[in-house]
Amino acid sequence: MANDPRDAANPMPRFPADFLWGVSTSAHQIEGAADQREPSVWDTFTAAPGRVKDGSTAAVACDHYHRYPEDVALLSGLGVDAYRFSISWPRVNSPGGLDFYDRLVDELCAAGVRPVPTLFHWDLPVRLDWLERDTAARFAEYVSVVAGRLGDRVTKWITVNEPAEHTLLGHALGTHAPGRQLLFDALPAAHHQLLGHGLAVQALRAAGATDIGIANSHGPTWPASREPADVEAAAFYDLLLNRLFAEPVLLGEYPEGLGDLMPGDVQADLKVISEPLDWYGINYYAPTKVGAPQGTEIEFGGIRMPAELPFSVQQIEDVPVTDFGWPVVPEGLTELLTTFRNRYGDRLPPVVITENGCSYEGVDDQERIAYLDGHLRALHRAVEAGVDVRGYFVWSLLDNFEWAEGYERRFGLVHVDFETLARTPKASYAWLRDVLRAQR
Ligand code: IFM
Repeated sequence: MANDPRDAANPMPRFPADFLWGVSTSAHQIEGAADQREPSVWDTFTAAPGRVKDGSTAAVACDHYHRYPEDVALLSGLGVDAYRFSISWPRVNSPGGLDFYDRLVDELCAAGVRPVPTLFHWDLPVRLDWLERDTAARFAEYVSVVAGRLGDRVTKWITVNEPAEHTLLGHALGTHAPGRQLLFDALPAAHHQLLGHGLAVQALRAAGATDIGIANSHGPTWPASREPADVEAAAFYDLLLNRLFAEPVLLGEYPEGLGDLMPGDVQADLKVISEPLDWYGINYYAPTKVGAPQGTEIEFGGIRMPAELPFSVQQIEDVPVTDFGWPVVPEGLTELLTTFRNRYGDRLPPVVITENGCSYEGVDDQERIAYLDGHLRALHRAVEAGVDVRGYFVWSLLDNFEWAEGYERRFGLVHVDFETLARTPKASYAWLRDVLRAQR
């Protein structure tokens, strides 16, 4: 069978002995039980017509809030070491909200699965706004409360998830909550999330945490041609997606004068933002081919990009694509990791891949198996090339609410029937279980 981990002719290479294997989810995408928390910016965003492609909301989602014991049993059956989930700030603000995470963490510990919470995965309480500096301070207060309650059992933490996408899609283009279309005036939202990250690291350290990372999304950016205009546009995209979010954290500086566009005492903030991390989390899906602007609006991967942008995103030809239309390029992961190692040297702490996955329909999901197989082999090539990679998390355990795409894009190792909420492990679940067994 193609991609069979037991295939002696083509075995999955062995990863380091203490490598951390996990799967990821996020609160808004799976929990449901929206009536038992205050609203987030995503609730108001999805309530407006036309924002989510299938007109759905996450009010019920996978109903993980009520079905978490079944989901923890699925994790246990999969044989992962760790489970990355996110904590809903709006739920923590609501009476009894933290009790849910207490129960979840207990259930995970009892099953021998290490809890790895992300403290912010886009579901901002509706009365807050990342354009306001004060939100960063409020975030650190909330983080202290969570760490005080769960820190006796949670030993590995993630501060924020993909501030790049939350800035770009939520504040610059408006295709995600809170739906702002500020283009480059969205930059303060990036700065305040990064400041929130740094303050959260301080709050976690004050609570005794010793294993802290961030989950930043990154990918290689490939110029559409060798023409200077394409090369320049690709470098600009690299600046926005990669350097703008990595360099304040890793080097304590904004690249290429971008700090001049940020609000507040940026130099003082950068000292906070660059609080040392124990590891650096990377979410990788695909490289991006970028060319000079075409002067027209572009629709790409479900995102509408206005003509004013100083670049155009283009389809990578001759590679498979997922149901989302995202190119499948495993070697992009090797390239990304070696580029980061070469760029940042010993300023880059050990890396954990905090998300990697793909959207495909169906329970016999051979395409997902091929995707994961290819990416794990590509990851191993980065390890062989000397990149210090310590873990890998698949996005996602369950099919779930895929933001502006609603329930139409399925990323799960486990199929969810959104009528009955029945869970059915897919072929990729059994495949990953066998991969993990072979690694032990
Ligand atoms: O579902 C998202 C997740 O919330 C953040 N990273 C990308 C995933 C797939 O789009």
